[in-house]
Amino acid sequence: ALWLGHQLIEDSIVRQDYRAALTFIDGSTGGGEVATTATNELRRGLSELLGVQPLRGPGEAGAHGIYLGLRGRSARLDHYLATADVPDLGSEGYHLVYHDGDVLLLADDEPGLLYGAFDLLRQVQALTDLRSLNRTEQPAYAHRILNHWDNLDGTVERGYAGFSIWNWHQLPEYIDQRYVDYARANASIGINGTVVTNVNANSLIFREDYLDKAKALADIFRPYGIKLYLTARFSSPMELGGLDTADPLDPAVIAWWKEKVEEIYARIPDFGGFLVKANSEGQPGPWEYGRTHAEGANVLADALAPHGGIVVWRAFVYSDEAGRDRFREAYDEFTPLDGRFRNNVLVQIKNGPIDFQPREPVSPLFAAMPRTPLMLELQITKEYLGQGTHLVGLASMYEEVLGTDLRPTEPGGEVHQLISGIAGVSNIGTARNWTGNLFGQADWFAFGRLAWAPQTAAREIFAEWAGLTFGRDPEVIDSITQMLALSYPACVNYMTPLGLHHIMNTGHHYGPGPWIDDLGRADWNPYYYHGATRDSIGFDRTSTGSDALSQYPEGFARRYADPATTPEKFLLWFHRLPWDYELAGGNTLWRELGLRYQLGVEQVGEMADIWSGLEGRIDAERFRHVSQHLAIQQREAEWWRDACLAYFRSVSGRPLPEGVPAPP
Ligand code: GCW
Repeated sequence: ALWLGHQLIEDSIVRQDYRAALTFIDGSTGGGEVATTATNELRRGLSELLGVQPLRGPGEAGAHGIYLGLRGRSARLDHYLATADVPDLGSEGYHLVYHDGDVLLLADDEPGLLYGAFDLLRQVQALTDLRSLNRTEQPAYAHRILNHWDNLDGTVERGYAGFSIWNWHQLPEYIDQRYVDYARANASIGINGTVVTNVNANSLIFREDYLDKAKALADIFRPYGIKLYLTARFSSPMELGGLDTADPLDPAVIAWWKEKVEEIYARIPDFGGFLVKANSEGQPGPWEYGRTHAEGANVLADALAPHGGIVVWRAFVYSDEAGRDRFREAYDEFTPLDGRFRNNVLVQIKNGPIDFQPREPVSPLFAAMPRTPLMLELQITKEYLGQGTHLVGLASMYEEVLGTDLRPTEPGGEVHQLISGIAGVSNIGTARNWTGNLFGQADWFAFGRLAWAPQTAAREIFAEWAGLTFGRDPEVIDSITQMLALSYPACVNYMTPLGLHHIMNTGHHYGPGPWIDDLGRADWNPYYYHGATRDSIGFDRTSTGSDALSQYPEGFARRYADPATTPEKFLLWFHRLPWDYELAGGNTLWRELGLRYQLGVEQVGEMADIWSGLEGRIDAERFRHVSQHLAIQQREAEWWRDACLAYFRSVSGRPLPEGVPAPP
């Protein structure tokens, strides 16, 4: 059901009002696949909400209903347009309005009808007064894409919700109903693309039988306005094509990609394109041949261009060059390539410069490639934030990232203004509830909503999700909204307060491990990221240290160069400070660190209390599911606090600050 449960409206008077206003659905859509989905979804959703099927319109004289259609195709809509000034809605936008007793849903292209239909269903679920409807919506970006890190053998990298939902073994003959449910869920929140394979890619996906399987998925997704993408392993021409090189400038390699892409489009005419991880963490890439990322990306881009496909090339690269701050690497590698990519290449940048930490400053690269369209990569699966166990509402983090102003001295420098699309690393798996932890659904939902409208407030998304998922009881909605709003600050406090980062236990990244210092590569060691000694702690990224700060635009860098003006939440990302350093509020760094860990624990306690208050107002199964997870989270928040503080005490030689309880 996810957020598409569509609860019957309990109040019979209210229900009757909606029934009277929505007696029929009249579609003048041209009858394409996507428009048909829109009508079907409306019919299905409204029957669930109102308990009756709306008729096929246009009903009897005097009856009111929904008219949906494309501009210029229906007398009723054109009658409205004669007096109303509706702007160009683009290929995915819509206009939803109440007019002379009817609800009108208008678009310039079919996907707009689909998104408008789901919007109308949300309005009815939330009991919005139809007479107040007047919405003109367009997505902020053309690319709103899920990235699955799903392997062809059914496992999921950093997936905490079971196995992959793609059953490659039984495709293309067996079509699991889940594929359809998945497409509906994504369409309902505006997601219009999905990369179904892992960035740590397998060239097998390009073998003909696998392409047939991929085609079967694309055929399911198409009526929901979703394009299929695949990850491309750079060495595929060798592994699959039998060539002895994958050099992107080699004519045989160029020809191989061109032909492969033609094979794909012969099956999937609207194929989205390739997502590529190259020369990163052991993945093959153009560097093997002395070529740049741009040269590598362009050969794929040229093959895709005639068919309208794109290449999304990841900037997540780092090597083990001794002594180099990993923070700097993506910027150092990619900025010289600005302007050298074909125009159907987008560079995809993780929100932070290191790796999906609970809180990272945003990557300086977002403000440094003005001639290259950029995608923001967010992680929905919670690799470093308690994975499938902890309840952490990621909308708060996404909101913070999207709203960060990298050029505070001039307009246009907020991250959401610097990008052309958003990708989210999926948290979906075979778990009964799709995401393992039920609240993981909220993160998937929030990703979609923010990819559509990046300036939506996290709190609004939390409340909307709570209502769609748990029903209309305002107390339930308020409580869940409060829990979600508390959860992100709580997690940062009990894991990595004041700008600590990458101190998770190594490899699996679950639980604390700031003491680990014996791994082969410097930057794999949690210790590397804080370097605590008897006197001080933190990573100096100012000009006296790695100078990563100089990668940011002037106004931003200036503020962060001085610990006194650096936002406290990022302090230890940029500065190495004595334990006795005095913070704005008067506490020493040591004391504040202790109090933050303690606060994180208390905040989880508060979340658990709020949840207990909902007993009896939520079905027993979901109540128990969340309670049990919260109990683990509470214990583990204490574990984080106790382990980190015990370790930092052992290095600094300081006693526990007053107000922090001693470990048992
Ligand atoms: O966060 C790291 C993960 C890897 C992942 C990599 C990446 C897909 O630990 O599991 O590999 O990032 O983003 O490529």
